[in-house]
Amino acid sequence: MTRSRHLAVAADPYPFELSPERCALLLIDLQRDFLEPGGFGEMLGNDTSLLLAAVEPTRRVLAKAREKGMLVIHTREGHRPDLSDCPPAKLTRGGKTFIGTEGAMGRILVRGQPGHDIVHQLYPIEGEPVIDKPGKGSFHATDLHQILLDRGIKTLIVCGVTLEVCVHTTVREANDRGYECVVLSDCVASYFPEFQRVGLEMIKAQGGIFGWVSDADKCIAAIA
Ligand code: TIU
Repeated sequence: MTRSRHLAVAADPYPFELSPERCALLLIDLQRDFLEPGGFGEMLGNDTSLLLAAVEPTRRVLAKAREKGMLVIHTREGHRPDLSDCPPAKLTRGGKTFIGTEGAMGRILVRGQPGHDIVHQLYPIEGEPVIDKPGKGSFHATDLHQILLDRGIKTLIVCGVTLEVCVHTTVREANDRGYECVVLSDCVASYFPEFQRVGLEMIKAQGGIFGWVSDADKCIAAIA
């Protein structure tokens, strides 16, 4: 019987031990609708350029994960064209509706539209599952948990946007389902610098209450 190797990843609040065969790289919602002007993020009043900082570090981690044969999973937030999976509570906020309306990259947050697609730098390749999710969490109303169970995955290396919304929701969901999560600080981004700082603090506080925080270089050094 082969014993699985354990790699030490420098992380806060203490080093993280990961077994590469039981680890997946999870890239959350790195979609044009959030990262580029004219999409959902900008319609909500945000400066999308703040999110671009996460792209290059994530690209480097993705390249290393692919080189090492690690499972890579992408998620996309979005809805059916008829919006039947978009709850009214999400559709209209303060009398304003953006989801499903026409924008510069097609209908906002609708599957199959240009804005719903993943940015070209991080585009999925054959064999990498893409999870379409209607909510903020990647486990809600998706088959992500089943895919991870079938592959024996225990640990998630997490990148994506936005930190305090879909990344936090997913990491909390994952933690409650028994997964260990390592969030890479430079591979996640927020429209609000303060939320980026505090969002990372919240994950690793209290002895790592629902995860670890590391960064792209430390992760690459560990899995290399
Ligand atoms: N608005 C915002 O910060 N985020 C989202 O709506 N979705 C994700 O975080 N993916």
